[in-house]
Amino acid sequence: MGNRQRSEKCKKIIKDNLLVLLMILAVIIGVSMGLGLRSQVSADDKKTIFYLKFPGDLLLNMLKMLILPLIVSSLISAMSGLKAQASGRMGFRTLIYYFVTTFCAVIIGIVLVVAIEPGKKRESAIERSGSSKAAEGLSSLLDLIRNCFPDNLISACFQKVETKPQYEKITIYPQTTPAPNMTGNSTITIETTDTTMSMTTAAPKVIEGKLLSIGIEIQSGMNVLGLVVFSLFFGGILARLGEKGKPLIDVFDCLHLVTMKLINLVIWYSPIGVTFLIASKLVAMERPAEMFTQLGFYMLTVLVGLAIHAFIILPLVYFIFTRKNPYSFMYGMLQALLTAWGTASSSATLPITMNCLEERNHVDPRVTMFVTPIGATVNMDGTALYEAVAAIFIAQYLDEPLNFGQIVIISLTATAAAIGAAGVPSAGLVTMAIVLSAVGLPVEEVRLILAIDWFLDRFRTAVNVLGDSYGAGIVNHLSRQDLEEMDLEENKQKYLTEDKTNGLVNDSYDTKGDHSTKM
Ligand code: 7O9
Repeated sequence: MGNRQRSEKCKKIIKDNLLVLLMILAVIIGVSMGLGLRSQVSADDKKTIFYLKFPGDLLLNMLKMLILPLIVSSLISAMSGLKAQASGRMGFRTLIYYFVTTFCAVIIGIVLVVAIEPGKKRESAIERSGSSKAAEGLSSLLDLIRNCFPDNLISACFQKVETKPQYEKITIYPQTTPAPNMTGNSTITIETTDTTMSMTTAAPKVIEGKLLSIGIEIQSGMNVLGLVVFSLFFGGILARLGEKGKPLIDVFDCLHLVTMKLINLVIWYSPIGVTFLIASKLVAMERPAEMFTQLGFYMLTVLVGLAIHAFIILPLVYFIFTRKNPYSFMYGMLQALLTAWGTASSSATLPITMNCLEERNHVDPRVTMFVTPIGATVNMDGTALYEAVAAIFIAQYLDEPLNFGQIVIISLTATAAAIGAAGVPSAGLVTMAIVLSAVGLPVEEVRLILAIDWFLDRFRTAVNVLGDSYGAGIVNHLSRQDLEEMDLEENKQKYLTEDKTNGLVNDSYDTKGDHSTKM
C-alpha cells in the first residue's frame, strides 16, 4: 500500500511538471515557429495565418466554453457552502486586496512613466489633431450597473447592453487634402494596424455635433457581471433554505466537479493551442522593427512596471500575509501564466487558473470558487498599470504637461476603469477613452499606442492572472480559521446524521440547527 501510494505520488509529480515543461516548450516552439515562418509567409497572407491559428482557436473555444458552467457553478456552490459570516469576511478581504494591489500597480506605472518620460523621446514631431467629444464616463458607469441586472438570464450568457448616443457627424477636410468622394458613413474609427505610420498625414476628420438620440444597444459578448451578481445572490439564498436547498446545492456542487474534470482534459491540449496562437500572431505582425523602435521606450516603461509589480510587489504582499515562499507559489501558477501569455485573455485562462490554484498550490476549493471568478472580472492590475502609463505617455507625446491633480485623476480613473473593464461593453478602448477624457486628452490619440497593444496585452494579462492567484492564496491563508470551523461543523453534522440513522439520537446537539448556522 505504502509503495503504491509513493509511486502514485511520483507519477503525480511527473505529470504536473510534465505539463509545465510542455507549456514552456510550447512557448519556445511557438515563438521560433512564428519567427521562422515570417520568411516564408508574408504578414498579408491572411489565409495562411487564419489556418495557422486554427489549433489555437480550438483551445480558445474549449476554454471559453467552460467559463459559463465554471463561474455559475463555482459562485453558487461557494456561496451556498460558506457561512454568511465567512463569505462576508472573505468577500471583504478579497475586495480590499483587489483595490490595494490595483492601486499599487497604477502608482508604479505613474512613477515610471513620469521618470522615464517615454513620450518625450521621439524623433519627429507629429501634428496635433482636434479633439473629439469626450467619452461619456457617466453612461459607462450606468452601463456597468445596468449590466449587473440583466433582464434575461439566457441572453446574459451572450450579450450585454450599452448606452449609445447618436451624434450628428460633421466632416472637416483639411486644406492640404483635396476633398475626396468620401462617403457619409465614416465615423471616428480607430484602426488596429498601421497606426503609428499614418501619424503625419492630414486626413479628413469627422467630429461629432449635437446629440440626435440616445438609447440602449445590444452588444455581443457574455455579460459576466450580470451572471456573477445573479449567482452570488442565488447561492446566498440557497444556503438559507436549509434541508430544502440541499438537492440543488448538490446539483451545483456536481456541476462544478464535472467542469473541473473537463478542465483537466483541456489542459493537456493547451500546449498545442498556445504554440499555434503565438506562431500565428508573430507571423501576422506587421513592420515589427518600426513598431519596436518608435514605441521602444513606451514598451520598456510598461514592461518594467509590470515586472516590478509581478516580481516584487505582489510576492511581497503575499509574503507579508502568509510567510510562505511567494516564488514557489508563482511556479505553481506557471501553467496558468503561460496560458495567459499565449491567449492574452484572463477570462479564457480562468479554468486553468483555478486548476493550478487547487491542484498545485493547494488552495481550498471553497476559496478558489469564490475568489477567482470575481478576480477575473474585477481585478486587473496589469491593465490598470497599462492604462495609467498609456494616458501619461500620450500627454507627454502631445506636449501637454499634466499637473499633480490631473495625475491623481488618472490614477483614480485607471483603477476604476480596470475594475469595471469586464462590465463595460467593448471594454479595451472604452476604458482607455474614459481615462483620457477624464483629464481632457484627445481620445483618438489612442492610435499612437495601438500598434503595440497586442504585444503588451500578453504581459498585462499574465500580471492580471498572477494578481488573482496571489489574492486567492492570501484569502486562503487569512480565512483558514473560518474554513476549519466549517469543516468541524460539517463533520459534526455528518456524525449526527450517522447516529440518527443508527437510531442513536444525541440530545446534546441541536440537530435542527443543521443549516441555520449558514445564512
Ligand atoms: C485580460 F469571469 C469570467 F471568466 F467569466 C470573465 C469573463 C469575461 C471575466 C472577464 C471577462 C471579460 O469580459 N473581461 C474583459 C477584460 C473584457 C474586456 C476587456 C478586458 C481587459 O482585458 C485585459 C486587457 O486588455 O488589459 C487582458 N487582455 O486580462 O484578459
